[in-house]
Amino acid sequence: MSLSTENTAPVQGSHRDREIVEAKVIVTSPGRNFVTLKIVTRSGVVGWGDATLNGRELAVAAYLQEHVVPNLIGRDAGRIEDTWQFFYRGAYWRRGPVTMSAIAAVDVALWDILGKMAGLPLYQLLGGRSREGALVYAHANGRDIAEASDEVGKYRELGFLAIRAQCGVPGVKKAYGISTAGKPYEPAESELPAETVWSTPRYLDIAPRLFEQLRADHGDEIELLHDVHHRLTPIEAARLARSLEPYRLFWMEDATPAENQQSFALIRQHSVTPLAVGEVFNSIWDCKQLIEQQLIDYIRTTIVHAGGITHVRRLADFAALHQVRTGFHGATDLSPVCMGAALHFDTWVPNFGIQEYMFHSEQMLEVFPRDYEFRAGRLHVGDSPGHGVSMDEKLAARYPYVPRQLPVARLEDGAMWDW
Ligand code: GCO
Ligand code: MG
Repeated sequence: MSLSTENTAPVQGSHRDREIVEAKVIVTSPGRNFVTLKIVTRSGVVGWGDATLNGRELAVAAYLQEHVVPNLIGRDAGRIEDTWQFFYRGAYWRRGPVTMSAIAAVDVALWDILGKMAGLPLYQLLGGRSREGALVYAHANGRDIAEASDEVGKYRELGFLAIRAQCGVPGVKKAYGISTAGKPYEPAESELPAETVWSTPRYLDIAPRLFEQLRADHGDEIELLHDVHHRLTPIEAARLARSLEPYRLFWMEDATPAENQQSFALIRQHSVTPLAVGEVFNSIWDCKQLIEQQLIDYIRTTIVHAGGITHVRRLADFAALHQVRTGFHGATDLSPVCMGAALHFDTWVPNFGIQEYMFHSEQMLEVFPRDYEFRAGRLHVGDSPGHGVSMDEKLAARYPYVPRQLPVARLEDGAMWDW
């Protein structure tokens, strides 16, 4: 038997129907930038994959366009695993957010195609339903504690069972997670990074007071979450985690940067507040120790930034061995295509914890028709084949790319800090 290069070898029999004949990278900005990959088979089945990397969109678009698309044409769309291995193992330069977002887009588009060919929703291909709907958490934020508490009240009225809460920090001009009055929170606001100032002592004073007030105003039943957004050192994070214990958080997120995975051991030694981390991870290797040593409770790495369903499924299975549950990133900078795929995954994955859910605007949802919907605190996927989200290409073409970058943070003395 001779080995042929898959992308040039003729595809035979029924495989011929599955041959990839088109792969197109689409950048659109209906209120924010999204990068989408469209894959089409010879028989006309279309699959959609999200490749959005906030503030670095064009890097992924170029990686796809220049280095991935030429390898896709002629391949068998049914060879999902082999295609993943080709782009990951086959490539000398591995990992990193740009590469893994590009691979994710291919992978999700291929799973979408498989679902459509089989006439089955994606969760069914993964092994079927484990639950009726995916518990989600919304974002409540306010310039001060009172405003944040009002926001929590609004989300409770909408039926949310879990809410992430953030409030302004007195003396800090632009605290993480706080929106400009009346607008939804979108951090990538300007062409060049906005400069923000960070003060750990001021933040450590206010954060426990926020949750004390939220429990007083809203009782014990609602699940509360909080995002530290990588701002603390491990010992500061340990102090915060301990001071939040009386308010029984669902989780404390991204307490400290996780390049040094072992640093989470310090937080663990001092507190039983559950820990979540990983929205910036793009590989199982970024969290191997964190999971193996049970240094975290929830892994946030989601489909679009970590090589798609094929890789995140491995990650979730590995996490399950250590009683770590999923809590996928779901900010608005992940497109509805990623949300659709993530929700199918959530519907199946046995060790599901929670799913983040920030609302895409109506304008965004017009570009990405979807069949998932919110009911009583949970998101429910539809039963259409594949992941249930597509794109209106004509509409997308009306919204050209707008350069936007994420902010940076400095300490009060001007030194750079983690944003
Ligand atoms: C979250 C995240 C976001 C990120 C954003 C960056 O928990 O939702 O921290 O707010 O900052 O996705 O692109
Ligand atoms: Mg976060």
